Amino acid sequence: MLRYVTTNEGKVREAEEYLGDDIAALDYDYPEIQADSLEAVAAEGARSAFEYADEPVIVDDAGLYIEGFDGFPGPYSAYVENTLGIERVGRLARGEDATRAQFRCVIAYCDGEGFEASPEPVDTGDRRGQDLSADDRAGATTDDTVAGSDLPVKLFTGAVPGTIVEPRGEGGFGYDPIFEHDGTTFAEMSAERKNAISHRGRALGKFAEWYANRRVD
Ligand code: ITT
Repeated sequence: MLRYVTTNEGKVREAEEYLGDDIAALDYDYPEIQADSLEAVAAEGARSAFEYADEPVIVDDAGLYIEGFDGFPGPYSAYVENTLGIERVGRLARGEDATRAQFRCVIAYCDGEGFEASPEPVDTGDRRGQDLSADDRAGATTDDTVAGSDLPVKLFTGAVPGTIVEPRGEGGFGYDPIFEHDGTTFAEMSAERKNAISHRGRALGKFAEWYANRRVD
């Protein structure tokens, strides 16, 4: 059984639209490394989750990238949501006239095996040390997660452009109320409509197509 490793129920609802009964949520709080890229965070999370679950896993790391803030909060989106909150992030962005933004999502798949060549990249841990923040690089030799296994991990990415607006809508989760795409915030959309255009929907679509041909004995 494929496990979607997340503590976020909103993500699980969106993944079920793509993968239906092929997927079950696994509520395992994998250690999230501090790194400058979603790819590095997701890949390390997938390795750690596979070693924990001993079943094929996907981990998804996502973030809001505000263009006028050089991509902030990006990989730090969860921390910023929990500290500043989305309304203040929205006010800051609008106050600075920095409203162009992107949501990005990286899905990392690990089943302990290698991968045939395909357009989607494989992370083998060699980027470790390049993407890590200075603090993590300094701690890398003593941190088991950072210095952990080099299991191959397949990566699938998706992105969607939008505009930061005053919060609207009751649906979705996280930054959805302040992220508008084509005149509608993600929180105003049904789950189906969000999936059809969202960063996660795009990454899940690529993953689901590739996974349909993946056989693990
Ligand atoms: P897991 O790590 O357990 O999967 P999480 O909520 O911490 O759950 P992320 O680290 O990927 O997930 O999320 C980073 C931040 O981005 C966090 O504040 C989320 O609320 C937000 N986020 C992720 N996907 C989003 C989406 O589709 N819409 C709105 N906000 C989103």
